[in-house]
Amino acid sequence: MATSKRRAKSATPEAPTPPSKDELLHYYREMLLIRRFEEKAGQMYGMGLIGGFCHLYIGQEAVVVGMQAAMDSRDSVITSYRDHGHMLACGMESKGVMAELTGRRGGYSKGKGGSMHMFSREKKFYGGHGIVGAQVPIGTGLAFAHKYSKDGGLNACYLGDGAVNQGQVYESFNMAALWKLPVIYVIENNKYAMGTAQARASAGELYLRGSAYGIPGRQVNGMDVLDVKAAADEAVAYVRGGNGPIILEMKTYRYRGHSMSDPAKYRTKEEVNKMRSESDPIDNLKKVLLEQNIADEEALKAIDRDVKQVVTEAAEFATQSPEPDPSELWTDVLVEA
Ligand SMILES: Cc1ncc(C[n+]2csc(CCOP(=O)(O)OP(=O)(O)O)c2C)c(N)n1
Ligand SMILES: [Mg+2]
Repeated sequence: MATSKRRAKSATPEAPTPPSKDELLHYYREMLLIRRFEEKAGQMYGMGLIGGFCHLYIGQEAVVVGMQAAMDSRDSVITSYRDHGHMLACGMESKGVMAELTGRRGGYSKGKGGSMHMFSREKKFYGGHGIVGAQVPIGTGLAFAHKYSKDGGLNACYLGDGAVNQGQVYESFNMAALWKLPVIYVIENNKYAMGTAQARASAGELYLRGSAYGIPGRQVNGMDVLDVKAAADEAVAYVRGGNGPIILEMKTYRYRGHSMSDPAKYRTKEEVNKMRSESDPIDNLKKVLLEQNIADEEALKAIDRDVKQVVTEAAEFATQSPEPDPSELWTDVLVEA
């Protein structure tokens, strides 16, 4: 596959089959679930029910939903601290994720990990990493494990635009290319790394960062779930075909501050409003669903009601589940392989 730049909204002739009506509705529901979950988490943080750091994924939903739609249960996922959307897209339960945010026993890490440290072996979700870029060598190792054990799986290794200048990323690219490891490096370029605009911090195009290792890269409109799905289909086919790693640079945007404690003074309200009103991934798909008569306004509202119910139940669970017992302080420090 040659290195090439994908244009926004372009149809890919080599894409397998276009998504069915049910699949489109599924993407809509999944993106809405992440949006409503994150809105609720933001509210609960404001009420003091969630402590520590909390990084919301609002605006970026199309990336994980489109990627996950192209993958299957053999595949593993790893990402940074902006991880709630990835967990929900992997099929982890909203209740367990929300209860981890509130630091309760019912959480995925029994209330001891919080927002940035959650895992599910069952769903092959390997965190949740607070050190910028730390997940890249680990994701590469997961890809090695997939290849070594011949389980047919691949790793989707997500990293931010703020991680791409780290040495460990290139050490990982080198190994992955050399050993043809089954890994998709998904760069979520949401334009900012904390308060630093991507253009101020990184030279050149991010999708070309694997060129020296012969790793092909694609730039994708990460605000359009259909573009993401089409690019992900190609990437999955390439990687499963034994060709080694590939890079997908998702051009996306986070609507909220870096974390809940960021007033986001490094960008204008107009910039955020423009993205929200013109490029919102959920509105984009809604238009498609309405235009193609796949669903009417009423049906879409019903999906929203369902999703809100799931999130309300998750929030109730997360506030009723007890706090961890102090005796748990010394458990789960080392886990048997
Ligand atoms: C090694 C390291 N350096 C610095 C930090 C502080 N830090 C936390 S998030 C962040 C920005 C990362 O931005 P990006 O990779 O673009 O991800 P995004 O927050 O946009 O999802 C920084 C510098 C850290 N956690 N780890
Ligand atoms: Mg970023």
